Amino acid sequence: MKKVCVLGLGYIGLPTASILATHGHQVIGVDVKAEVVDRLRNGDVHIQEPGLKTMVKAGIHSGNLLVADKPAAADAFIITVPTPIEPDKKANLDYVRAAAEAIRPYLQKGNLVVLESTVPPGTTAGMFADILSQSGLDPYLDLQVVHSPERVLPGRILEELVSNDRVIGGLTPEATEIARDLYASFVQGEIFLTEATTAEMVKLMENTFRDVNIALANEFALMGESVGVNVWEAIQMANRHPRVNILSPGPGVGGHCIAVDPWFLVQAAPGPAQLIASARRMNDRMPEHVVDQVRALLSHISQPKIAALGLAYKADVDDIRESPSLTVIRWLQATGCQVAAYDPFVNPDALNVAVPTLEDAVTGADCVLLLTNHTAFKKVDVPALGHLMRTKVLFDTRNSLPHTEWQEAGFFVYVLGDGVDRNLSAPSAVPEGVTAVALA
Ligand code: SAJ
Repeated sequence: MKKVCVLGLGYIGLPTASILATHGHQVIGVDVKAEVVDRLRNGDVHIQEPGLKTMVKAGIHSGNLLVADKPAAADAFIITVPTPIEPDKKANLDYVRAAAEAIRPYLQKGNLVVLESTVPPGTTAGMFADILSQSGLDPYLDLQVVHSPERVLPGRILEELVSNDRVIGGLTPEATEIARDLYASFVQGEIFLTEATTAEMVKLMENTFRDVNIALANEFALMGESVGVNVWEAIQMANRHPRVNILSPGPGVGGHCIAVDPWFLVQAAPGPAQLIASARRMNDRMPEHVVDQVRALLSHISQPKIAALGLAYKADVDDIRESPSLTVIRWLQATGCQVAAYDPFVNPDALNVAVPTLEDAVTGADCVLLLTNHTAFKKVDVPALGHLMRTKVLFDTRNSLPHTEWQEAGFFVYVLGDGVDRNLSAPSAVPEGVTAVALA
């Protein structure tokens, strides 16, 4: 059993702190936001993640998880603070810097210090170690300093924290092994040991691989639209090849990881990172493409009203950070559309465009614009929803809804990348009011 201080009680820190607490460690979870600390102390969890509330309560109830607004002396410190991106696409390491400075007065010889936050290559051995060394302790001789990137998928965090393989890279082999012993107390996946900068690269390469693959899928979708091929069918068939796995097109890439991390590699090595930067730009262009498509679809209606379904960056989570839905909505508004957005996971008070119910969003609307593929949207009562609308158009950017059902309810269905030449659409398939656009 160890005394562990976890700094940053967000999507990674809070689950990590509570898992450590339920595995017998004495944990102090620290957050600089007074509101987060107060809510947790009152047994309320500020993040929606399956199983998290139960796990946090179990930790607090056992007495092993304490929540505080500043660090305390411990055997191990784990830093899980955000590393956002600046408008110039450079990593903002202010929170990492502040966390390292915050633990500095509490450091003692032999302490393990883990940086879990995603950082550009060289950060742990460079800036991070420099700050720790200002404690008077040598990060190579007196402290055990490692980078161990978090790799869990929002929506499955608790499960993946335990079952995923883990990479640990220390400033010294001794530090790596000491960190391995701590993580082995709850990780069931394999633990791979390396050095700090390699561990940083591993994390960034994983998310970049996914970003580039999604960019390729998005580029294929645009090609499908140009050459008249349904990209979804084509991808499905291509993926039957034993060595091909193309991801899915969509309205863009969101979240605090995949839309951000590739830029950390570009920052570290801008010369070689041509493909990575180009993929990033491709994915960032998708919201604009969606807006163009919607505008074209509704060009005969002045001030069209759009019901945007989904604000979260991906299915079945409440996280709206870097969500492409927000960009699409802002641009639609900027081009004169009225937008009402509904997301069952997002508090409608969080954004002025959000409304509390699906009915509120679709009433009087000209187009349902599906932006996030939440499971709940697949089960809506389509005919009832159609009755509330002014014009029955569905634009599905995720190919996620049961289109036949929507067509049977009288909707003109358009899917991102489906390759349908709207000039050639059979007039009978197009409901009145949309015909002019579809055939224009
Ligand atoms: N997306 C697509 N098409 C796809 C898959 C995803 O457009 O085929 C979009 C999603 O809608 C979303 C974005 O990409 O907007 C990212 O979603 P995601 O599910 O791919 O990834 P994240 O950001 O939720 O989590 C990723 C994961 N990394 C990898 O899968 C390599 C997770 O394991 C990491 O821990 C997490 O980033 C992180 O924290 O870095």
